[in-house]
Amino acid sequence: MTTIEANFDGLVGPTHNYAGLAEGNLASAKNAGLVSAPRAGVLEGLAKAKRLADAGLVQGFLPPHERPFIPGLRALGFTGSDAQVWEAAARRAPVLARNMASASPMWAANAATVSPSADTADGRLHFSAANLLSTLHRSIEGPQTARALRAIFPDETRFAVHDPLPMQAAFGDEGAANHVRLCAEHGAPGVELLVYGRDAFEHWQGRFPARQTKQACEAIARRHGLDPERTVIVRQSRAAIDAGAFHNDVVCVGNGPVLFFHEQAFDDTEAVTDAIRASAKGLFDPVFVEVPEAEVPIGDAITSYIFNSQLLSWPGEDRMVLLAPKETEETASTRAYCERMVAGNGPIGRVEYADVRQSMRNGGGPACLRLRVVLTKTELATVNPGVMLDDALYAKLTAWAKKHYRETLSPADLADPALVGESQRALDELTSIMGLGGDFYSFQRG
Ligand code: SUG
Repeated sequence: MTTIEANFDGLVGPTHNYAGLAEGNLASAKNAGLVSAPRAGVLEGLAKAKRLADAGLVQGFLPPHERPFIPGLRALGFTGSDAQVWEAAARRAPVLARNMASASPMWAANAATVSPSADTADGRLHFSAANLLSTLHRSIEGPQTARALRAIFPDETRFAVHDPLPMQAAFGDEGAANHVRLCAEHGAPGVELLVYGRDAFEHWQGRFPARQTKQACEAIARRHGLDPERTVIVRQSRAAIDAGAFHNDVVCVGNGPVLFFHEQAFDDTEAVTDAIRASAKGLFDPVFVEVPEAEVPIGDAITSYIFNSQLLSWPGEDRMVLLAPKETEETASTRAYCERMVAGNGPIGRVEYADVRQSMRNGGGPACLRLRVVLTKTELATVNPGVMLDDALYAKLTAWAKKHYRETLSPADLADPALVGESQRALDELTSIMGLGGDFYSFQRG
């Protein structure tokens, strides 16, 4: 096989905590104020990634961002040493400080939208770093994400990394979480499905914000040079957003020709399946696995995160594997659905469960933690090898996490001025482990 799909997981950062920052994300609201376990969080993520690497899948990492984000606080008038900036911000503007301390870049599905070279006009693989402007704590991620992608995919003859879309509400973009690529096989041209919550020019009255706009989807398709015939831009259902599906990947996941989704995921399901069939004509026959509300109520879909699973072509297996969060096994309706599904003769033959509870409590399942990048063999050969997971990197990262990460972090601990130096030392060491250079983070550039 000359083209593979690699998963790049966001490494959970040292400040992982529960601050209740994400409106419309029910888990984030419910768990606000809990004591987090950053070390357990990063180890859970590493174990999930290792499982895929051990199965023979290609696995890499995206590095955490610097948090607390001191440059963000300096821009808002805080002065002094980094520790003084943090101490003053945590004391005088605690909510603002919490927004600058989130480890949210761990949710790599929101890092960027990715179009493989088989789909683009110039034959390069295109990334658009997401602007994530709907939430304050995530709106600071885009520039560092673009820097990371350029450090990992440096060959400009093969990769194009676009900066985030303009930071205007009309262009709200949350990356690959609202994007699905369907295809016969990874290396063949595919159909790119982009899903938005609202039109920027309509009045939005939903219960929760709709984070992705139609205009952002259209801009990304243009920037990536996607063939309009092979691009489908559709609307998420209002009911799904109201029920807590703040990204489409909370109710939908795809792999190869298969789209696995909840009955209430889309505004007009028939229009979506018709459009995909028309776009796929001559390339492949799409396979739709629609989960009825009567079997899995939308509320269960969201608490269990059954759709926020990784749907994988597993080496050596004929049917696909769904790597779901443990919560899917613990929710009666979704466990029963999975049992029936694998017993049938559909495209998904096995379900595995992963413990990513630290991330799940903030609304991030297995699919949120990874960014999928389809790479030809030649493209893969140019990827920065320092971020690619093998046994040696796994051992190094595990030891690194155990050395630097706190076991627990309470909301009060977050104000500790020592957290800044601790986190910077961890990330500084990480740049040498991953070969990212000594000027990757702003604190390294002075
Ligand atoms: O953007 N949670 C993230 C979860 C992102 C999940 N990603 C995907 N569905 N692809 C979000 O809502 C919570 C942070 C806090 O409350 O502390 C948070 O940002």
